[in-house]
Amino acid sequence: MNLKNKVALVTGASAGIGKAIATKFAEHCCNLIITARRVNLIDELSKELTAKYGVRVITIENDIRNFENVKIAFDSIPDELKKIDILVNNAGLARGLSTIQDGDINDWEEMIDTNMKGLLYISRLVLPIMVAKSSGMVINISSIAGRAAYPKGNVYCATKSAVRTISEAMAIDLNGTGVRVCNIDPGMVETEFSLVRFHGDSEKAENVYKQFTPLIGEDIADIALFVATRPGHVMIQDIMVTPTDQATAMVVNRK
Ligand code: 8X3
Repeated sequence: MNLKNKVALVTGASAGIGKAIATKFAEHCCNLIITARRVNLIDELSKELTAKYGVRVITIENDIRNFENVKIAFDSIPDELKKIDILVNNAGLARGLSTIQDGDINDWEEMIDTNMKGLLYISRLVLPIMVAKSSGMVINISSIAGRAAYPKGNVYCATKSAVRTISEAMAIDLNGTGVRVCNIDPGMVETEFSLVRFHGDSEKAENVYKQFTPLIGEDIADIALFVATRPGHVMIQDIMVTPTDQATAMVVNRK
């Protein structure tokens, strides 16, 4: 499948994996709807991608935690771009790293509302469009954290486990509609992920990626591009990707 003149909606496109996927798709002539909370960052990205690749990009400031906001934002998409071909559910975050008995309720709410409810809200609006045209693809960015809990990961791991289950459920419920679903579970990717997890503590965040070579957003974007460009009869359902020095969430070879 060629991405030329297709439309992809990428959530959480202001930085990291989302930004890398939006950029990679634009390089392949895909029009874009990009969403994020930090609208100044996606506005800049939109200008850059339009100038470089001549694609159409619209930006939507969107906090996906509230369904009414998501619906209003979705309704504002111009009709010619509403025929979304690819939905990349990338928006998500880890907030805090503490035992469940010491967990911060606000951190839990933010992760559950963004990683699970936000993904469901967007999908609920986009999937009927794909079903109506008997084609489309959903790429859910989950995490290695969804495959097994790790110490102090508790609620983050649970939300990513939920994303994994939602991906499975989507593939089942959409069977026969022509809509494809792929779940991607990245391991350690050097993005703002740890900075967000540690509430802006850059020293702690940098330590996470020291003494080995982590993945970068572009590594995941390459995979998303491969998934999105398979012929219509091919559905890649599930991918786990880690740095070579990472075997599991906790087994990392630091030099
Ligand atoms: C990010 C990967 O292992 O830091 O989702 O949780 S991990």
